Parts: sequence; C-alpha cells; structure tokens
Amino acid sequence: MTGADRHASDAFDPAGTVARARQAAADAGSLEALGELRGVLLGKRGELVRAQRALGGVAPEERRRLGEQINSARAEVEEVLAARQGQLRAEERARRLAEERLDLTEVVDVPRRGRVHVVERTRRQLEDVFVGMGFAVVEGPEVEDDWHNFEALNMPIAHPARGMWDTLYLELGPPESVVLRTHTSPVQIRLMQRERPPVYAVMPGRCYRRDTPDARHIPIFHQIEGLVVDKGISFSDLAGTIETFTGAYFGTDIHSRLRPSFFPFTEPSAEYEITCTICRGAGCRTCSQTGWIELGGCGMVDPAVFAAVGVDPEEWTGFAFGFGIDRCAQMRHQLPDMRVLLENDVRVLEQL
Ligand code: FA5
Repeated sequence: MTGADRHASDAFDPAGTVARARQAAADAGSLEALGELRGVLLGKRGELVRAQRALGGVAPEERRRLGEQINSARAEVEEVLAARQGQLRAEERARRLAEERLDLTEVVDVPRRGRVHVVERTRRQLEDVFVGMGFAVVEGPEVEDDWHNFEALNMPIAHPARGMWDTLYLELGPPESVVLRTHTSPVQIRLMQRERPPVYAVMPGRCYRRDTPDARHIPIFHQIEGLVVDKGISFSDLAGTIETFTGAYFGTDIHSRLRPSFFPFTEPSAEYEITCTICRGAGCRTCSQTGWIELGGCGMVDPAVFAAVGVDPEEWTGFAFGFGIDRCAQMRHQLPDMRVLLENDVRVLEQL
C-alpha cells in the first residue's frame, strides 16, 4: 500500500460522515434546504464520492473493505435523508391543512327564527278561552281621560280610592286630566257607552303604573278585563265563570279562591287568587310566603257605574273582572320573577 493509499483510506471515517449527515439533515428546515444538503452529501464534492474516487489507489484487499464501508455509509446517509424528507413533508402538509382549513360547522347568514313573546301568546290564549265561552273581544285606548279611568268608575276627583293606583299623568290639557290608563276597566265604560246590554266581552290591553318593579310587579303590564251585563246575572255566574276559566287555562289541578275585597266600581268585590305554582302552596319569595298569588279583582258592577253610562240598574245586573296577563303567564310558566318578561333575554324567552 502506498502512502497516498493509506492516506485515502485513513481519511475516510464512515461513522463521522454519517453523524455529520444526521446533524445536517436535522438542521435542514425545509424540503429545499434538504435537497441542497443531498447534493452536498452525495454529490461530486461530497465525502462519499471523494472516498469512492480514492478507492482506485487502494490495495485490492483494502479496497473491498473500504468499498463496503463507503456503500453502507451511503445507504445510511440516504436513509437519514429519506427519514428527514418524510418528516418535513408531514410538517409541510400539516401546515397547509391548518392554513387552508375551512370551518364547515360555522353557520353563516342563517337568520334566527323569531317567536311570539310569551305575554302576547298568553293574551291570545286567554282571549281564546273567553271566546270559547261566548265572549267578544274589544279594545280601548291606552291614553285615557280622567273621567273614563276614574270618575265613571265611581271615583270622583280626590276620592281616596284613586290612591290604589299609582298613576302616570301626561302633560296634556288641565293638570292630571290625561293619564296612561292604570287598568283596563275604562274600556268597560267605553263599551257600555257605545253598546246597549246584553254585553259579554273581554278587553285585553297594556296598563301603566308607577309601581316599583319586584317579583310580581312591573310598571308596564297587561290586563284582560271582563264584563257581563244581562238580566238576572248574579255573583254565582261570576264565580262559575272564573272557575271555568281557571280549569281551562291552568288545568283542573290548580285551586282558586275568591276573597272579599274592595273596588269602588264593584259591590260586592273580590280578589281572585290561585295556588302559587312556584311553591305549590308551601310558601315562597314569589308569593310572599302566603302560598297564593292574586291574579285579579272582580265583583258585581256597582249601580253608580251603570248610572254613569245610562244603563238602568233596575233592569240589568252584571259582573266585571280584571286579570293580570303577565301574572297569568308568570304562573303558567312558573317564573319566580316577573321582571324576566321585560328583560327580553333570548335564552329565557326561547324556553317559554
Ligand atoms: C284592578 O286593576 C281592577 N281594575 C280589577 C277589577 C276589574 C276589579 C273589574 C273589579 C272589576 P288591581 O289593581 O288589583 O285591580 O289589578 C288587577 C291585577 O292586575 C292584579 O291582580 C295583577 O294580576 C295585575 N297587576 C296589577 N298591577 C300590576 C303590575 N304592576 N305588574 C303586573 N301585574 C299587575
């Protein structure tokens, strides 16, 4: 073996070549960089080709051993490059998938379906119940004059009973002459002025009071008024009507009761209550621990009211009632607090 041969074979270090190739492949950050590296490692100037070339000058017995070393080092380098290429391709693919990802679950431009507000739906259901019992549906104005809201209902100016309603006045005409109606009872007056008995009608609508909002009160709420005027109408007709209504709207397992009360426009008068549906009568915050919820007032039409509208109380008798529509909705849907009806939180309304 010549000095030069010994030099060529000594200079080739297969383990070092493979280790350097492994490090360089790991450092290659892209497929392009890896392609360049391949050219360097396996190309004409690469250690492997140079060692190959030097084989010519190596003694035959040494040449075979060295040739095998070179071949297996080349195979290892190619394996290293192929593995790194696979890795880089996978990374590249993952990056592209992330970049080009289409979120097919995203719902674009599909409008939410609206629904009738629960108070409006309750009004329609209550109307349906009374229409089924033979009543007509009548409406009246929300802005009322003092005469219809109070005076014709047997509450002359300065009558103490006016204090039962925390009234909102409008700055129209003489002071305190125009109100936002505090109840639907003025519609009874308008109806009796317009039509002669017999009358069987319900009158739903919005009412306004300076009430502090709480679990059972809101300042803008709804009532449904009822009026029956005919010959020979008695308190038992009123009680029977209310009982029929309770069964039809709340179901027969809900108990109701009439408690003696006072309204200037009915005599005798009563409060209509049902078992609190939140606590089933046990007592809770909503019913102020009484187990009962007042839904409305009622009574026999006072002769003074008939006199105000020119109906002869000797010939005709009648009963009237006024129920809170929001209160009915609250009890039917077991809402501990009525204020949710005004907040309009879609998450709540969608459940009602
Ligand atoms: C009246 O308004 C009488 N006009 C009812 C009436 C009519 C009696 C005909 C006799 C004959 P009262 O103020 O109690 O009564 O109200 C009746 C119902 O309206 C209440 O029971 C309640 O259900 C509802 N209500 C009253 N105020 C509010 C309020 N601030 N928020 C929600 N509901 C209310």
